[in-house]
Amino acid sequence: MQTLQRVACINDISGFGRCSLTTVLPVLSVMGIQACPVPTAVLSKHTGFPQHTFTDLTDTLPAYFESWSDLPFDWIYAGFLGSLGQIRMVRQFFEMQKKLNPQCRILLDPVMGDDGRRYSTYTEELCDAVRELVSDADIITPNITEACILTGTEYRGECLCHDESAALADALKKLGCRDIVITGIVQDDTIGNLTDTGGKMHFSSVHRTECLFSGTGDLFASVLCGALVRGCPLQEAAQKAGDFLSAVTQETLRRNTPVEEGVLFEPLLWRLGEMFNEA
Ligand code: PXL
Repeated sequence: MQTLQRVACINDISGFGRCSLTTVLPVLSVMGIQACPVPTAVLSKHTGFPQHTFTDLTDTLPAYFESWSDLPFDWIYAGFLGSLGQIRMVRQFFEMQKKLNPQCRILLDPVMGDDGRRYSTYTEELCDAVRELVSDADIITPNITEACILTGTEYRGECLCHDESAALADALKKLGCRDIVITGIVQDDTIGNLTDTGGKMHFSSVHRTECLFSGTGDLFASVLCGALVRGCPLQEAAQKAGDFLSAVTQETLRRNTPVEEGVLFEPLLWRLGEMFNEA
């Protein structure tokens, strides 16, 4: 039997507005990976739309994870988590999976805030719990706001010089995670990422547009996750994710669609397919 690599994708699903599972699943699938969703909540639209429904699925998680207790995963990719209960259950799932498959790797995107602001649901208690979750992860992908929240650093905007980004990465490592990608670092007319893998730091950047679309963090982390699963080293995976995001953003600007609808990755998904699958 030669099965595909299998990833447990823990995130919410929003019916409209590209983000979380509606981004994660197509991206991983086209990259030749079996993406298995664990929906933590169902929303009719993401929270950037003033009117949306929200159904919390925390109570369904224990039985959901229990039914997977004989199912080893190669990777776990966890994104937005909305409550202490969810974080506790996800930690238990990490533990269970590491027992089933000690090779299982965990990518945690600590979705907590943006633009210097914590999401309204993120209490101090919840931030502490995410900090603990970071110590269980192999790779984390915070943006600058999240990196500041996690390390207790004062937020001073998205423009960081190399030394400031490196200091943030060092502070993050003290939380117990080996591999780190800090996303969305602005320098002049570029936007980039710092990767730190076991102390080896690298910075990559692309041309920046003024327009900020929702869901770009999820798209970046999804492509990064897919590339890592397919065997790319961290630095190369971050470069590929940044390049894809840049191409998709330009396509979205060209089509002039509303920012809350997110970036239009669908017309360019084939590129990821071509990059990661043999003909
Ligand atoms: O992209 C992060 C995210 C995930 N899930 C939901 C969101 C957002 C950002 O707004 O609303 C429901």
